[in-house]
Amino acid sequence: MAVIGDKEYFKGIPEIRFEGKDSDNPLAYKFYNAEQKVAGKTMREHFKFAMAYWHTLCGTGGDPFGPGTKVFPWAIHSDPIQAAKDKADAAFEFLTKMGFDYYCFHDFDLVDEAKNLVESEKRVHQIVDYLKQKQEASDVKLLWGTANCFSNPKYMNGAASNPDFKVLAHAGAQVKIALDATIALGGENYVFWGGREGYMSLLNTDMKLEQDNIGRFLNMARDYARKQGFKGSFFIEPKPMEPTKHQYDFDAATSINSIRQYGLENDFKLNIEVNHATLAQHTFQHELQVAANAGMLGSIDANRGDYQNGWDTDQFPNNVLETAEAMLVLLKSGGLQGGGINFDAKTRRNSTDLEDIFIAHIGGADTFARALLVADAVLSNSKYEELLAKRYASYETGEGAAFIKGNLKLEDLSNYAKTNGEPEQLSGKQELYENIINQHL
Ligand code: XLS
Ligand code: NI
Ligand code: NI
Repeated sequence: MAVIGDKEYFKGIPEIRFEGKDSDNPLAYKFYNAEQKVAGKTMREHFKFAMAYWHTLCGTGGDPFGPGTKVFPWAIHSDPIQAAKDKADAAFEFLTKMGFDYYCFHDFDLVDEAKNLVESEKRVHQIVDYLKQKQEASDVKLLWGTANCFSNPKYMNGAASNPDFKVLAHAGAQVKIALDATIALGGENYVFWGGREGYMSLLNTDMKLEQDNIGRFLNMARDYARKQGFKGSFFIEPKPMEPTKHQYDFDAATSINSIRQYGLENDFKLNIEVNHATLAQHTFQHELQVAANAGMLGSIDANRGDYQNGWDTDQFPNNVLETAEAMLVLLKSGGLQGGGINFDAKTRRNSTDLEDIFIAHIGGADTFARALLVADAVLSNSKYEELLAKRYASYETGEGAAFIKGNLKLEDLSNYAKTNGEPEQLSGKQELYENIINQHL
């Protein structure tokens, strides 16, 4: 493979290979075997694993109580373009060593933002040219791009929901830059996570105008991208809170409603993030199912929260039970529509070795692989499907089937109820379902 840039950042770390569950090599996959077929597709195809540029290459571990702890060897150069190229080299070295096919970015993860939009756009163009060469020299592709319209202080009152049109226009310029970059790199999708689209106090907020403006803005972005020949999907990434108290894209159901309300249902799907689901007091599985029911299960931001902490801790996935239940939804709904599994997760502030980044991603990939195997075993080697079908069997024949076909009226329900006696008690058997999953873990 041709390599552009001659430095090796992750010295001593080899290409990560599948060694099976008895391996004691921390730098090997125990369950993720890319070419292994599960339910008709390889694991590589099921997952389309992606690295998140922001956490993996930009996140140095700063928190409200102290600065970053991690000194990245690719983040040293004072020239922003050279620093961006070094970061891209590190990204592609990491991806190639991991055997991951995809990455995801915000515009200003790629290169530091300049003093003004015009200069920033020039910088993004330069680094996009460089990334294009790196993509051509490898098998790596872009899963999705997005714009960071939340970090710059100008977005403190929101981006597309900003009370000031001037700021909204800046967000538009930035989304155009990020869309151009995504399209130039053959990006398969484009993400909108709300950022600061929401509010802290209703007293100073015209909620209806703000939400309608987001709808107008998303329509403009869609129209622009389609005009440029973009064929991929747009994803909304729901999150209930943080940074604002009330985020407008609270959860999957709320986001689907906005997508339909603003006429975006032919172009937009959802990117479901585990920790956002749990912040909304839902399970990850619930959010996936809601998206799948609407035909909008586009992509996943993989991470996990913490049972004791109420914020977006973005830890790497390691909960096989939670992920196995999620993989049941995925397999039963036919998989992700266009997206993949993006590790929107960060190593802890005190995980400061460069190898920790590999170990974390290996653990995440293994969690999904193991969960997929569990879900597949449950569907193909257990009575799970049969039990579930039995629970709803009354809609398969007779009056139940007529109801499903839309052939009954309320009077028919009444007549049926009166002539067929009291319903017998039918157990939900939740514990039995739970035991079946456990048996295959
Ligand atoms: C923040 C979001 C963000 C999006 C991309 O909570 O997860 O990282 O995925 O803007
Ligand atoms: Ni995310
Ligand atoms: Ni998040």
